[in-house]
Order: sequence, then C-alpha cells, then structure tokens
Amino acid sequence: MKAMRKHAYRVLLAIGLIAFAATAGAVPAPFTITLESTSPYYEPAYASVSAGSAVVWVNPTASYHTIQHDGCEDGPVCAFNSGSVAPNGRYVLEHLPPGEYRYHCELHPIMRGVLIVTSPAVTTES
Ligand SMILES: [Cu+2]
Repeated sequence: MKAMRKHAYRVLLAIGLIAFAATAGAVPAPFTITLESTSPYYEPAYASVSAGSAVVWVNPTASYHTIQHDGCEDGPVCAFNSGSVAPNGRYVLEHLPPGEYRYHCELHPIMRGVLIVTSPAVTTES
C-alpha cells in the first residue's frame, strides 16, 4: 500500500513536469480582451500579460470601437492604435515592450482599459 502511494506520487510528479515543460516551450496563446457595450467596456479592463504574448481584442458589439494608447493623444509615444474595429472584428497586438499601457476608445472616451506587459522571467545561471 505504501509502495503504491509512492508510485502514484511519482506519476503525478512526472505529469506535472511534462505539463510544465509543455507550458515553458510552447508559444503562449493570445490573451483575449472582449469589448462590451456596458461597463467595464473592455473585459478585463485591467489585463496583465508577459512580454511576447499576443493580445487580441474582439468586438462582439454592434458598434465600431477603437483601441488607442493614451500616448497617441497626450503622450510622447503612441504605442498602438487599432483604428476602427468593426462589429465582429478583432485587433491583434504583438511584440509590445514591457510597460504599462493605458488605452481608450476614440469613439467612446468613457471606454478605458489598462494593459500591463511584464518582463520575461529572469533566469539565473551559475
Ligand atoms: Cu467604443
């Protein structure tokens, strides 16, 4: 009975390691933010992704919307600007440098969101 439990533990450990290796090696799936006609408008309004992950905004609403970095209007850098995204349209963003990006909809200024891009995990080798 004791040996069986030990075996089960080893199997679980192996499955865990395989799952971890698969996650570490695979290209991350795009992070999806859904546009909505009501608050919070961008769901989730506050999103955090790691650098290298693609972000996709999908628009299931009946209206046109934009995803525009606040810097395009009042900052020195315009990191992204989707232009009009039609109903059932989408906007994909890749390769954003790490940082905090506040953005809004140019057509509906009440729509606001924050995208955080975090630095890749630091690996130390000795
Ligand atoms: Cu809008």
